[in-house]
Amino acid sequence: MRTLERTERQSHPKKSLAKVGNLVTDFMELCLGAVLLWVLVLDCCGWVEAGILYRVQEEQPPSTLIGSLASDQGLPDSGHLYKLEVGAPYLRVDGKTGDIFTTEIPMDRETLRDCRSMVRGKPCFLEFEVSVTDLIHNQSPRLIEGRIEVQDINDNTPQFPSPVLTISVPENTHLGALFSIPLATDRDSERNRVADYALIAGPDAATLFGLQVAEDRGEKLPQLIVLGSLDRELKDSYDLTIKAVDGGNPQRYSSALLRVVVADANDNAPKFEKATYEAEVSENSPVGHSVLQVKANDSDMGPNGEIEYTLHQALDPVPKLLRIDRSTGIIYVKGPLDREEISDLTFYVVARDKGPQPKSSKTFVTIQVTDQNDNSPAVEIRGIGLVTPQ
Ligand SMILES: [Ca+2]
Ligand SMILES: [Ca+2]
Ligand SMILES: [Ca+2]
Ligand SMILES: [Ca+2]
Repeated sequence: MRTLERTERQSHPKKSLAKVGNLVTDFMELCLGAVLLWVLVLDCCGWVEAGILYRVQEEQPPSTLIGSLASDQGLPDSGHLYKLEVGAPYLRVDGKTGDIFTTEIPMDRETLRDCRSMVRGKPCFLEFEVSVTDLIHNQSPRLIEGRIEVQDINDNTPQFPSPVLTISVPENTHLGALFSIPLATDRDSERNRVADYALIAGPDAATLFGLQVAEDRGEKLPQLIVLGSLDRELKDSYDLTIKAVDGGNPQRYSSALLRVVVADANDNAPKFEKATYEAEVSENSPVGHSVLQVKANDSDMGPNGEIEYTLHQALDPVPKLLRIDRSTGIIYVKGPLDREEISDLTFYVVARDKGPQPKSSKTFVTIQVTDQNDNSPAVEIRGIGLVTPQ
């Protein structure tokens, strides 16, 4: 089994390490657990300190030199064999010089396993280990470990959760009211993240909507401000454009369609098509005969615009003689109509919407009961005889 001698640069002389290495070599040959034990021994004695640290920007082309172990760290530059133990597939090491290079596999800070879950704002490190074997003296290989700080570049564009963002704003909202706009995200770090938002509005919306960007723990929060009065019955949606820019250089940005849907409020009462209604019905019309339809309209939406009709201030005997269909407004004969008993039926019809706070209006209805000559003979005219109405 190959044995490895762990070398920590910058923190202690090689001699002391070599000594420790010799002492524990026997242990190491027993099993892998021994290697772990050795690490613990070094740790407990304070010999492991900050190792080698290189810095490189993410997404560098293949074969970009990250560091030269031999020259940078004062390691032998001839007669030794360098081999990468940990760090593939992002790194490769020149066997002779110990130079560390990037590979064909790009080092993407935003997808590196070690960096994905890191706390925001913390640097991203890729760990590596290189073994060094002395080819001339045939000594046990030594292990060099270090870290590469993968630095951010602005390679991500702010993205909104969807190309069309919809927010609902009730009509008649008071001026200055704020509505949250969905955030854009940018996977880069700190200054390369989302830095600002802009709102682009056409002439129909520019006076009605504005943008306010709040900030919470470094995160920008875009909010739509209502600047003018909104009337759904006039216009029920506005299409704006929201743009997110990051703080990189050059800046990256993207836009989304921000659709403001004006939600209905019950701000309209039903309106009758006529101020008053008049109709005639012949007496003795059968029960169920339709006499008249009243009709009101309500420009609100859903229940706010659904209308129910009822008779109002209908004194006896009207409620016994007529009924109204609540949803259609059609008035039907309900009981026997007798002109001799009552010739004019007058009452109001109320139209009420089904909004949470209903609005209503009323109209006045006059129905004349017409004669059907059920009292014969009507008139006797001397010399002519009996006249019967046609
Ligand atoms: Ca970015
Ligand atoms: Ca980046
Ligand atoms: Ca209404
Ligand atoms: Ca309305």
